[in-house]
Amino acid sequence: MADYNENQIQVLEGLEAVRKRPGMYIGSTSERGLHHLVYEIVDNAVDEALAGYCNEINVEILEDNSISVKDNGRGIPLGIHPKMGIPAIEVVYTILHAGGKFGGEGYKVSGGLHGVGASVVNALSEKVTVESCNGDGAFQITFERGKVVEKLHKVREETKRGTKVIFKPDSEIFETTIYNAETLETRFREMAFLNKGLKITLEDKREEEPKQKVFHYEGGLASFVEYINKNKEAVCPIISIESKGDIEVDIALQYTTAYSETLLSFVNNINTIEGGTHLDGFKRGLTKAFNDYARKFNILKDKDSNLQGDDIREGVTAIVSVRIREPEFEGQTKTKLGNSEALGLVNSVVIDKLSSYLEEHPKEAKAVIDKALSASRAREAARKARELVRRKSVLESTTLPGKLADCTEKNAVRSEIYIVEGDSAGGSAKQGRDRTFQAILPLWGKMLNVEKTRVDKIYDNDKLNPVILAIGAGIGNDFDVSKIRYGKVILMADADVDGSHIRTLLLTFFFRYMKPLVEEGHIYIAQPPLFKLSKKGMEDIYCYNEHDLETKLEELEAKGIKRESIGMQRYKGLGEMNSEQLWETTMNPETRTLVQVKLEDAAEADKIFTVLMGEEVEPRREFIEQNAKYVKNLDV
Ligand code: TTJ
Repeated sequence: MADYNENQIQVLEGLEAVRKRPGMYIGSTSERGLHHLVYEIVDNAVDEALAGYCNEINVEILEDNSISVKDNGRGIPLGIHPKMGIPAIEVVYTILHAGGKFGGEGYKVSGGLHGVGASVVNALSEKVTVESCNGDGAFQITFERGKVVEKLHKVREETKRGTKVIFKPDSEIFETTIYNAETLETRFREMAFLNKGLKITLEDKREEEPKQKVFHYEGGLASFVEYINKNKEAVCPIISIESKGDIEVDIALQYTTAYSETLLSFVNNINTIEGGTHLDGFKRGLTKAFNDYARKFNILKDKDSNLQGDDIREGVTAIVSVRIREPEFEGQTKTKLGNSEALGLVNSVVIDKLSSYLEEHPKEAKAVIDKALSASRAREAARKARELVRRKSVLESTTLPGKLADCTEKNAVRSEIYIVEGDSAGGSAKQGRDRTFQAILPLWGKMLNVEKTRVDKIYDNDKLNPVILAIGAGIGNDFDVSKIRYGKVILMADADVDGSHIRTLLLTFFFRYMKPLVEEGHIYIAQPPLFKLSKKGMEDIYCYNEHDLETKLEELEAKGIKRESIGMQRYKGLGEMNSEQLWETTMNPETRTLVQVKLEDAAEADKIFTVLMGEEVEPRREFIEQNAKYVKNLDV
């Protein structure tokens, strides 16, 4: 890395703009944006680690939902910035896009989704305290809503080096300021996997007995694959592929007996959920290496056609991580790598390294190719079966699932379908709906584990088949979004663990098999109320979350209505509402709120699902054994 020079800090914009339009800088002011602040700060410490000066990052969620991040790096520079005439540390926190690591020699290899830096966090925080120890002591500076309230000053002697930041997100900006420890945990685990040897700790001080969680993996991506495949049956050992240079490539993969493929890709530690050139390069390389090997060793004969990529990826778990100086991000969520040079490079690295591996491990090579051949046969059989069905359906007109209560509206622009968990809720929804444009499909019985299922079996599955038929646009490569029968697909499930699992599973299904439906924003989550407030002579008031409940109780108090005089009902499930209540609170377009599912949400569900299947099968089994209701919903 070139010598750090405070001149490198590029001055771009003030912080007022950030407070005015926070979404432009951190995506949203929802829970997602709130967590993004942490990633922005942690990324700075990760950069210091990538530069080789830091190996430990400690994060704490403090009791008041402030976040503390500490590293053992060199400390943020304290000297006076020549152009600005203020300490560099102040520049980093007050000038947009400052950081000294943008452009030029030292490039920013880590980075949050937007890579906007610490000044954005400062702009969106009620208070930020930064302490930097450079060997000559501990120096501290404090900000409030972006403005310096306490200038840089020495607070004590200190010989150790490092940086510590404490920030409290601004409740005027964020919809919620309560941190979810699990969300942070998942991200830090991922970061530790992606940065071999880096130790990240997390402690939730809000708990009664806080315990520090440690994420530290000497195996890097190989540990990541091991983690995901923990409860799967391996077909070969974990294969690692690495290449240094202008673009750094780091890949780990392993085949299992599963039918689905699990591909995760990253650019500069950012999860590229839409993939891009690095992932395309990997896929092509994988296909070519296996086909070349199969030809060379006569597993594929001259008359045989090549194995297809889809077949070669059946059952694979692979993580592809690249580091690149100037990544170009494209796509709806700006998480699709566009740099064309990454395609050729990853492709050739994979062909080169994987081919050598296969030649040295003929037994493993044979096992994977056999698996691909059987995948290919299954796919061919499924295609033939589908064509048969299609021909039949032309003659017999399309069949709709028996449980579907369709609407009269035939134009998808105006129609919607509620997919409802549970028969009783399904009954209320059927009674309560407006049948002119609302269709109801109740789901019942065992939920299919999409992980363990080939695409042909998905069609046949008694739970998913009605969903596929009702939507009417096919699945997988055959999915045609122009054929959908409803413009809105609304998931309605209880606001409990069960409901959340159903949502995760359905979103995973849509993400994997009907991606355009998600991409084009056709999927919604219904928001049933959690509480009902009632009082004689007063119209019932519905509350949709704890915060909403508190606000409405306060509003009533302001009108002189005492809390004690109000009856409160907590809804445990959709089944507790009658059809009119369900219509009024959750289905009437005039009064309901729907949350539109973003591609990121579905990708997140898919990831949670992937990890759930990997990591938590045993605890989950125990849980299921204690929950009879749960058993019918999950196929374990
Ligand atoms: C830059 O080059 C000179 C020595 O210090 C380098 C630096 O920036 N180090 C650094 C920054 N270490 N840690 C940070 C940092 C840590 C946190 C938690 C937050 C921020 C904004 C920066």
